[in-house]
Amino acid sequence: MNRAIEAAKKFAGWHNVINIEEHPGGNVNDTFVVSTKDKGRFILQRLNTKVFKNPKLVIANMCSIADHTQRVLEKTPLPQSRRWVVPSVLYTQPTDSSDPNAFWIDEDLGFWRAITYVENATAHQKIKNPLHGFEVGFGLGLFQSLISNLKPTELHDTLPGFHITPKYLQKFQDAALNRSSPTTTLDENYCFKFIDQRASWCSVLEDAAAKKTLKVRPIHGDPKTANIMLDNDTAQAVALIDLDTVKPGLVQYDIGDCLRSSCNTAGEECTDLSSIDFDVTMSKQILKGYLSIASSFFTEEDYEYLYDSARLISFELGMRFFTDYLENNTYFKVKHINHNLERAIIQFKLTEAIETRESEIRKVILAANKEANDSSLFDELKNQLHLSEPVAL
Ligand code: GN1
Ligand code: MG
Repeated sequence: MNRAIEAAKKFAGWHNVINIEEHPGGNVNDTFVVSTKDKGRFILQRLNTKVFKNPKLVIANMCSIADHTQRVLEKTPLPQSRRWVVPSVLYTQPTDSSDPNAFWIDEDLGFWRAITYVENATAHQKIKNPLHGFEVGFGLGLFQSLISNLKPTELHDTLPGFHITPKYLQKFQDAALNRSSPTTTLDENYCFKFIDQRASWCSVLEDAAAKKTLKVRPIHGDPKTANIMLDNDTAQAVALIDLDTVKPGLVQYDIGDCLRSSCNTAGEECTDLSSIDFDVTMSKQILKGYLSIASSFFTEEDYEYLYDSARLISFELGMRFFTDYLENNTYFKVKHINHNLERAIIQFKLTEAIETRESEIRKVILAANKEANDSSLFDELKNQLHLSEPVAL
C-alpha cells in the first residue's frame, strides 16, 4: 500500500490524496481507486510487468483507442440519452521542472499508471437481470463497432499469443512434459484428460481464420461482465474498461468471453461445482444486445462460429489456469497453491455445461439474431457508424 500511496501522489500532483482503496478482483494487475480533495477520483494501477513485458505499449494503445473513439463519436452521435465514455490516460504532475509522464516507476521497479474514473457508473461482478444482459451485449457490440476502423498499425501487440488457443495448447503440453512431480492427483487427472479429449478441436477458430472464413478485426480481448460498466441512473452500458488487451483478433473470442463470464451461474471463483451451469436464457439477452449492433458487420460465417466461441473460450481459460498451476502460478495472482487448479476445473465444468446444452444454445443464437434484426431500435446508429471492411493481416 505504501507504494500505492507514493504513486497516487505522483499522479494527483498538488491535490491531496484523501483515500486509496484497493479494488479486488483483477487476476493480473493491482488496481486502486484514489480519491482526491478537489479533483474527484481516479484509477491507479500497478501493471504486472511479468505479463505485460512492454507496459509503455499498453499505455500507447489506450491513447490511440481513446483518440480514435472520440473522433468517431464526434461524427456519430449516439441515440438520445445514451452516453459512452472511454477512460483516458492521466499524467504525473511533477513538482519540479521535469516533464509529466503517463507512468511512474517506483524504487522496486513497479510500473504505475493512472486513468480517469468513469463517474456514475458501476462494474458489476455478476449479471443482475435480463436488461443488464442485453446492455452487456450491446456495450460489447458498440465498443467493437467504434474501434472497427482502427488500423492494426495503430495498435501494438501488448501480449503476443493472447487468445490463440492452439498456442495455449502447446504451452500446456510443454508444461506437462516439464513437470517434475511424480504423482498425479484425481483433480489433475481430470484436467489432463479433459484437455486431451478436446485437443484436436481447439484450433477451430484459428483454422477458420487461416482459411479467411473468419476475418480479423480489432477486439477488446477481455470483455468479461465486470469490464462492462452500466450507468447508475439509466442502467445502460456506458463504458468498456480494462483496455490492456485490445488488439486485432477474432470477434468470436470477445463474444465467447462475454458469454462465458456472464452466463456462468456460479461465477469464476465458486466452491460448489454442482452449482455451475450455463444460463441459456441469459445468453439470449446478451446475444440480442450484441447482435442488435454487431449484425451490421457480422458475416454468415461469423454466426456459424458463435456456439464454438462460447465453448472454446471457457476451455481456453481453463487450460490457461491449469498450465499456470503446472508452472507454479507465475501468471495469474493466486490466494493459495491450488487456486489455479480450482479455477481450471470451474472453467472445464462450464465447458461441459455448454457442450450439454449445445442444441439449446444453437437455437438461441438463431432466435436472438432474428429478434435483433426485427427490431429497428439501432438502425440509424448502425447506418451512421460506417463500419469498415475487416482488415486482413
Ligand atoms: C485476466 O486481470 P483480469 O481479471 O482483467 C486475464 C483474462 C481472463 C481473466 C479471467 C491479461 O483478466 O484473459 O479472461 O483474467 N487477463 C490477462 O478472469 O491474461
Ligand atoms: Mg484484463
